[in-house]
Amino acid sequence: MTKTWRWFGPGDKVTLDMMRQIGVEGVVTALHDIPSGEVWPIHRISAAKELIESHGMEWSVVESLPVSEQIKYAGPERDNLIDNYIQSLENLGRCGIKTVCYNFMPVIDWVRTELEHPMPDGTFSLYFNYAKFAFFDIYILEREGAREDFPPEVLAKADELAGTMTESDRQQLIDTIITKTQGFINGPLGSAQGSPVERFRALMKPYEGVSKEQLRENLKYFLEAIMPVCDKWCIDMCIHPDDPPMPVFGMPRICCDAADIRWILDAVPNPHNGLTFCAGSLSSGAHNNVEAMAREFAPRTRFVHLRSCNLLPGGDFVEAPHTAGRVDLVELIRIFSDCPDSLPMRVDHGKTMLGDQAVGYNPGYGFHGRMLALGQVEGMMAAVKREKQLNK
Ligand code: DNO
Repeated sequence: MTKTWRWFGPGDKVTLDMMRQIGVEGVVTALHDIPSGEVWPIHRISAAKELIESHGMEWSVVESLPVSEQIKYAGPERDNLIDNYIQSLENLGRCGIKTVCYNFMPVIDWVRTELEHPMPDGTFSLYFNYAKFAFFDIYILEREGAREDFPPEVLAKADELAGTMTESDRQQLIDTIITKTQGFINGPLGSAQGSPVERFRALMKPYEGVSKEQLRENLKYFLEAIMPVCDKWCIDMCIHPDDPPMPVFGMPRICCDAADIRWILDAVPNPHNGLTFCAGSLSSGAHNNVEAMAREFAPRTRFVHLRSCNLLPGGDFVEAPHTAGRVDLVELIRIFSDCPDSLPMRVDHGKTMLGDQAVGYNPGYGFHGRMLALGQVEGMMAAVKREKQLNK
């Protein structure tokens, strides 16, 4: 696997020089300032590529080329937006960039309720508190029918929170779920204008009545439309699993488990219809046997995210240190080391530690925690390589 690192562009406080010094080979980035739905022009792609190459690395993966909401819910502008997407792929292909990560999650991408959950060792981790999530859905979003989506014990805790959360706690939760986690990923919720809750409600509206089957069909329609340009330029599209892998806020999600992934890969059996194997997202669902999924889907995996969560009582989960999560990352490295060496891999969501909190990194994308994780993963990779040599 190639060691890559997510970089948010020239404004990222982790610079290309820093990345190069810690052994990063490939950069994972996007043209974050171009609004979703607009074409990525060749001159912008090649300028970013040259900048990365001038620092001795390559632009390995685009994460993400965002899929517009209208493509997901089949709105009236769908075909025009797909044409723009195809044009962006054409331009990426011309510039020699061949791996594109995207997701098909309606409205909201990854969901966490705490960005700096204190751990006993003094570091901070990303955390998902199921009761706080239910509280947000029921009491802040005030979504009709929300109560029906939660088990009684979670409802009881959410109701309790309704009595204890102060106005500032509520604001902080809104800031976490909507503003901070969505703000840096080019998603539809990212805009800083207007009330985030109102924006969220408005964006959810077109999904009323959209079933899981319909969303799947819309993904198939999109993939079928873009495969010719992927064939032309040898571009691998890699869908990112839903994070967490379950439906949220009453909207369907279609990339949550092995059956979903099988469906997606079978629906469009082109090898360019590939997967981002995000071990972390998959690990936050108790239903997922992540090692077995890696074995099954390695042949169609085009990009790997290495991290792992730990599941906690009551439906909570926490992002674990890379050596101590529920997923055996050593085993995943064994599995993916049978893939071509060029397979890009990045560590994801490190701990916040050693002063990272004061720098203002994007949540989950601090420097020290990810550097530690990369070092750990590098060690695992070296051990697996040696193991394979000895077993030859
Ligand atoms: C969060 C990320 C996601 C991911 C997108 C890919 O930290 O894992 O935002 O980049 O879902 O499209």
